[in-house]
Amino acid sequence: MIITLNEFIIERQVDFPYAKGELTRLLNHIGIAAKIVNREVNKAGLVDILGIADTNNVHGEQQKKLDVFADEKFINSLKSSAECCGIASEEEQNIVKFKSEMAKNGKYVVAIDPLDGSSNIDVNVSIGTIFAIYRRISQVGHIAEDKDFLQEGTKQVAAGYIIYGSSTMMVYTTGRGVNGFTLDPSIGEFCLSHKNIKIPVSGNIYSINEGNYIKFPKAVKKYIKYCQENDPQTNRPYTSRYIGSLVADFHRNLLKGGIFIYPKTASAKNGKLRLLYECNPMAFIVEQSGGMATDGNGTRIMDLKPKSLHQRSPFFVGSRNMVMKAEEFVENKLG
Ligand code: P6P
Repeated sequence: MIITLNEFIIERQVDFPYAKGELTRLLNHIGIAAKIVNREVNKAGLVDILGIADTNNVHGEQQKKLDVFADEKFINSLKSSAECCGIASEEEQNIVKFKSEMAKNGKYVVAIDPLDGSSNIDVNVSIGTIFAIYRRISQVGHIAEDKDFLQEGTKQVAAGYIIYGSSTMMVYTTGRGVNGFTLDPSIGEFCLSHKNIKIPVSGNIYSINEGNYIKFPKAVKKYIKYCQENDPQTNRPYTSRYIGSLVADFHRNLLKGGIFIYPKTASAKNGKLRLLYECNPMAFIVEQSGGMATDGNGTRIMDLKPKSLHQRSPFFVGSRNMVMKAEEFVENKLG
């Protein structure tokens, strides 16, 4: 029996006695924007939407036209949801404050990476959208403020991602487990396909860009060697799998078990990934599926207090036993 995303969200609304459908509407609007972006991603090779837009994003990275398109679509859809008063986007320097009376009465804010992994667009590698939803702390009826977005990951009300791959899936949590929905293009609906996802407590996949090996801290180098040692008892050597698209690497490890590491390096003391709209939402999802997410130095990602919208954090995420093992190398200062 097909259960669509909309039906599932409404069914689960009973889990939120205080919510009067606002979160439901918000999640549904995210689903709508995802379908619009999916349509363009799927034909990216055919229309003039590929290639470099003539703009750069806030980090000076050349924006692919699909980045800009996705950013616009999610902003417009969230603006019209009437439940969201503002967003923080990887593609925007500052928060986008919605000015209409309707939007100012929204109870939620959204931090989003509209199209993560966009450097993979032209080579047809899976890319994704990542989002985190918070209850605003500024006064309802007023304009959103930065402080609404600088909340710890533990304050997330919901988090999810859309992966535009061999099929398009939306995976999300509202704090009561993780569920995955596959887009059925023939009916234009996300349909429940992965109920109550649980990440294996151990796995044999490690994901890290070993091209940066010489820049890694010693502890990370030692953990990589640990993964490569021959020890059938502990299922080693592990398999190395790295796509270079966070959503794709994360999604594979979520389903099969594994660890993804983007550590600090000699040239990037906080690593590369963004706390607000990459690490925190993925940390919420992985914890809700029984996994673990830390900063590679003993701190739970979701406990970190953000200081700025685009701040980065080292990121160790995946199967609980594997993240704990990797952290052991740091604790024992083996590195
Ligand atoms: P590197 C893509 O640009 C991204 O932000 C993530 O999706 C991905 O995990 C990471 O960067 C890859 O970075 O330095 O290994 O190419």
